[in-house]
Amino acid sequence: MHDNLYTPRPEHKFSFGLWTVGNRGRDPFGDAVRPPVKPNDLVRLIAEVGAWGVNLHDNDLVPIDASAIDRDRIVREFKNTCANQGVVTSMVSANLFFDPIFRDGAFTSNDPAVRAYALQKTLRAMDLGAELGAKTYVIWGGREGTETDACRRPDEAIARLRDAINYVCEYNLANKYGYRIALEAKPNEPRGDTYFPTTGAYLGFIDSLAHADMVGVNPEVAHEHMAGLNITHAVAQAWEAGKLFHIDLNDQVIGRYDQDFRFASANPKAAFFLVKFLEDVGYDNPRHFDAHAYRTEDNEGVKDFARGCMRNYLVLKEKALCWNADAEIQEILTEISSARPGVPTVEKFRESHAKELLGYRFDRDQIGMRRLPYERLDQLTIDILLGVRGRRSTVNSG
Ligand code: GCO
Ligand code: MN
Ligand code: MN
Repeated sequence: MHDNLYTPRPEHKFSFGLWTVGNRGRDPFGDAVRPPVKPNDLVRLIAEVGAWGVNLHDNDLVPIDASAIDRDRIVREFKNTCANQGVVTSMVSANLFFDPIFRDGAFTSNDPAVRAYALQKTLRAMDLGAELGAKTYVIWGGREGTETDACRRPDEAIARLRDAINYVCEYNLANKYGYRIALEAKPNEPRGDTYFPTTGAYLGFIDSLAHADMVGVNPEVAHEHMAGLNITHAVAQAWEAGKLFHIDLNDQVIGRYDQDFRFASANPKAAFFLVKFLEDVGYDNPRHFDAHAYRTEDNEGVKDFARGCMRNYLVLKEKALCWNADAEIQEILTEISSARPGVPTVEKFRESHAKELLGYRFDRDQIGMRRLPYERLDQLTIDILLGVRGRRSTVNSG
C-alpha cells in the first residue's frame, strides 16, 4: 500500500481488542463461523493492518482456569510477540460478564462472594495489564443491571459499584500502576437495563468517587446510538470535563440490536462530526475500534474490516480539514455568532453588569431576524462528505 493520507501511523493510536479482530461471529441465533485465531496471531494481524495497539480482557489472553505457571508463560510469550511486532498493549479490562457466576452482575451482585470474586479478578487483570505496559484500565459494567428491579434497590447497586471503584483506585495507587480508569456506559445488552446507561450518567457519578481525578470515561459510539443519543455531544461533555480517557469507535443503527459495525459504516455523517470534534480539540488518547467483522466474513475479511475502520477515520479526518478550510463555511460560522454593537453580552457576574442587563430593552424582533443559513451549511457539509466539494487528495488513496 502507498504511504498516503489514509495510511494508519503510530501517532493515530489506533487499537483493536483481541475480542474484536478475534470475534468469531457467534450471535444469539448462531454459532461461530470463523475458526479461532490465537492471541499472538491476532497481534500479528493488528501489526499487519498497521494499527498501533492491542487491548484485552484478562481471559482473551489467559484462560480463566489457567495455572500460575501457564499464566506466566502465556503472558511472557504475548509480551514478546507484541515487542517483536511493535504493537503496544494500550488498554486492559477484566471480563466480568461471560462466566455464569456473573449472571446477576459482578460488582453490583447481591452476593458478597460474587462481588469479592469480581474484585479479585479485576486486581489480577490490573497486575496483568501493568506487566504488559497498559496505562488505561476500562471498567464496562457488562452485566451490572437487571431484567427486574425486584431483585435489589438501584441505589444500593450504585453504592456497591462506588465501593469497588474506590478499591480499584487504591490498588492502583498502592502498586504505583499509574492507570487511568475509564468507565464505559451502555444502556442495555446483555441485561434488560444497565445501571449507568449513558456516558453522561458516569460523568455525574465520578465526582462521588474517592479518587475522582484518576477516573474518566470510555464512550462508545454504538452505546450512545443504542440509546438514541448523539455520541458527539456525549464525547464533548467528557472532553470538556477533562474525562475523555479512551474512546470505543464503531457503528450502530439507532434502535437495532448491539451491532458493533465497522466505524462510520452505518452513520458516516455522525462519524464525521465525531472525528472532526476529536481532531479539532486535539484528542490524543487511544482510538480503539470496538467492533467486529460481519458474520459473513472469513478471517481474511477481518483484515478488510480492520483496515476499513482506520481508513474511514482517516478519510473523515481529511474531510474535517477540508471543512475547516472552506471559506464559505467559515464565513457562515463567523456571521451566525457575531456580537451586535451596543447590545449587552454575557460576561462574568458583576453587580454593575447585572444592573445594565436588567435595564436593557432587547429588540426581540430584530435580533430574532438574523439569518441562520443552516440548510446551506449542512449542504456544504454533505457536499464535502460526498466528495463533490473540497480539496482532492492528489495521492493514490490505495
Ligand atoms: C460491549 C462492550 C465491550 C467493552 C469491553 C471492554 O458492548 O460488549 O462495548 O466490548 O468495551 O468489554 O471492557
Ligand atoms: Mn459495545
Ligand atoms: Mn466497548
